[in-house]
Amino acid sequence: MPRDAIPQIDAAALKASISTHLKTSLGKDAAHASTYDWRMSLSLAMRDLVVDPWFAATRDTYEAKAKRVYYLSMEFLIGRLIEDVAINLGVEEAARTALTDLGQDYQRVVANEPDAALGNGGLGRLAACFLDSLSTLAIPAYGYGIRYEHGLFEQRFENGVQIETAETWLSQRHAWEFERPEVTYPIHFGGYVSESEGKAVWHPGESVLASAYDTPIIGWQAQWANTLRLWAAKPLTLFDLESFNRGDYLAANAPESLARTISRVLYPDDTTDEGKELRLKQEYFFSAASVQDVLRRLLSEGHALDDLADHVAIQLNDTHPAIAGPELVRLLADIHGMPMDRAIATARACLGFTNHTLLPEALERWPEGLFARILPRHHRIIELIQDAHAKETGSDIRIIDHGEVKMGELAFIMAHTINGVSALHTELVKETVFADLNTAYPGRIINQTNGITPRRWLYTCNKPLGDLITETIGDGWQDDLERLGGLRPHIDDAGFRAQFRAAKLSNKHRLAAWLKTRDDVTIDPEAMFDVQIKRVHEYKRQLLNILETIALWNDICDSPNGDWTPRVKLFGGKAAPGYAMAKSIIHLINDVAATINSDPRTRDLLQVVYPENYNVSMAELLIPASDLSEQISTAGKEASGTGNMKLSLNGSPTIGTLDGANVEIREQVGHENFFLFGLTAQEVEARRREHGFSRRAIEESPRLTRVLGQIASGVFSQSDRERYAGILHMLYEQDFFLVTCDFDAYFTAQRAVDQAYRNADRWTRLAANNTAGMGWFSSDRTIRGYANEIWKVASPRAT
Ligand code: CRA
Repeated sequence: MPRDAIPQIDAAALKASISTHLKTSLGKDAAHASTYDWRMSLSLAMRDLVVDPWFAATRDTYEAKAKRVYYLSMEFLIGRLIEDVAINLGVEEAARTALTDLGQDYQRVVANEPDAALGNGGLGRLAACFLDSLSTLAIPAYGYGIRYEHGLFEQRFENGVQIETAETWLSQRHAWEFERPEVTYPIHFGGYVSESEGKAVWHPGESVLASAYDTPIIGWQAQWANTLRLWAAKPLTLFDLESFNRGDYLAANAPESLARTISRVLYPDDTTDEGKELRLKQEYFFSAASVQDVLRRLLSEGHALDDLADHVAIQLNDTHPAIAGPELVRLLADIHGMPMDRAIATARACLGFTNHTLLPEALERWPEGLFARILPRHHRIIELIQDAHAKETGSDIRIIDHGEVKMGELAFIMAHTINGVSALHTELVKETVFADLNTAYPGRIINQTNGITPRRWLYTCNKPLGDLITETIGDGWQDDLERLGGLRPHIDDAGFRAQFRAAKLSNKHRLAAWLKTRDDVTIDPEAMFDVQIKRVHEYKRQLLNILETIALWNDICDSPNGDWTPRVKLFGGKAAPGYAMAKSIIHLINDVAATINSDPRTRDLLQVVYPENYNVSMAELLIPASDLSEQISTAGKEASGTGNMKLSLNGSPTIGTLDGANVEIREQVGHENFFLFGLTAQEVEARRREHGFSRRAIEESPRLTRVLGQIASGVFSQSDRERYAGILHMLYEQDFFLVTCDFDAYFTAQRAVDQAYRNADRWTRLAANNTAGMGWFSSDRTIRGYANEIWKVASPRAT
């Protein structure tokens, strides 16, 4: 769209539009309007502005007969949209002024929006960053997912223990979506398959409707907008009138309650297969609806099914939508009459598959009996896919094996390209989980290192730093992030460094004020803010961090007059509700916080803070305020990480292991600007094979021995010595994630951090070099990689 077609609106016009929406969409007069009413009115006024660029993008796509990308993901961790949309439209100032004129506070109104928490962690947030970049790059694309009624659970601490409650974002209207009651597809489950004259017919046992809700995703400077289409499950018949008339209300409602269950909750686990029938139904539900939608659009444009791959690129975000492969084959063969071999080849030509983890428990497998009962026709199709694969490669790798349907193998075999999410991860994918398939299909695995959108994760969330960057190197870095390299020469300028420090300090004040208001917690912005924010998992080693905290506390108590660097250790993150060890680690962190924070000897030097309910919005406050980024996973376990990128970009150097994208971050920002410690992935494997390695590591570390002794004697658990027996036993007897082996190296690296931080100027150079070096990690770069190497798509606007 030409630049002059971008919606132009000034504060007065926006104010008028907000007032109109308050009256006609919310039915409120200004005197009685709540913050919710104002927030909805502002959102609807801005949504109006998104519609024209959205239509223009669709028109251009049709006219160019452009190839489209379909990104299938169980998770889209969007967070709030108001600021995002305002910034992309360029109307933030106008919105601020308009609300002020209306007697409202912009920031308060923005904060009223609930996070759309339709994801668990990195995988879901990556999908959201990808949508942002696809729109910014004007690549025609749809995100397809599930419109969960309840997003990720809300977390509270009761006496330090994590308590989960249901999240209810849809109890209010969702301002950004357009309901599409006319776009529905029947989705079938169960029943049986009959064959007559070589034709398979599926007679389903039960069916629901998938009903579409569209959210426009506007790109940078409103040049383009794509669609996030989320499916809600609805009953085919609203209720059973016959039962109702008999007075059997429970039976009358049965169809509705079955359907609603399917899109009711997000599974609160980002790494383990729940093994639940419902989860399989969710996966099939949204994959099948999406694939039907794709084919309907293709046919409506007059294309032939044989040419599918010329017009359609489908990306499977992990194995969760892997069933889209066999579903596509089923539609092509059973419904549209394509010969089976051709259907398989046609489907494969448009499917890509991204692997996000090496953790064996996260590679989805379904009991064959369950799978065949719910998806009898797909079970048979998978056997045919397996036969075709065996014929093609001579390999004996099986998708259905030992009574299980292996979704990793299915996704791999059905995809033309498989990608890992960081250089190290991709190499490990080739060597471990998919070693045999890599031999059978050499060259099929490629790397696409993850990225993050700089619009949300720097420009919007960190105004002080964003302004300094613009002042220093000019505009344009927001969609050309490599320009940040232009900051490097300025780092030698003392004036620039002072401004860089001032920007960080103002972000720290903002976080401190927020913590004071929300949690009545006081932290000192002059102290180092040491931040570990991510899901709580043994491999991410929050445990290592808290053990080091205890050791530091001991050292300070032993030498109270030492040259200590004041620190606030900030933790944020949720544990999966069923993950007992992770919940115990949360409890320990909270217990240690209570003990250390009330110790008058160390009060000004060390503090531990764990705000409840970490989410995208909290990340937007924490990341700009962070001084030190904790990326301390056991080497070989974190596929990539993306929080590591956000923190470094915002001028927070990393203390970390050689894991995931840390490796590439260290290359980009310079080894001297990264605090490296710990065993390498290879050393981890070797150490694990040594008998009694963790006991030996503990014995060899007086500091660690003392810390574990304190935990065992109840120092942090009000004399309840049993509370952490599980953690201690794990560390002594098993320690699969090598917390004990990396402990001393981590402690030493932390003291190097202390020393560097005490020299404010040296630290600012470190921090600024991180910002300057992170340009490569824009998700725009990642999406260009996918577009060129996997999807073979271009923007119809590209000249
Ligand atoms: N948990 C990886 O563990 C990675 C993201 C996005 C994860 C992270 O290291 O940054 O994906 N894997 O690629 C995952 O969800 C199912 O696997 C994650 O978010």
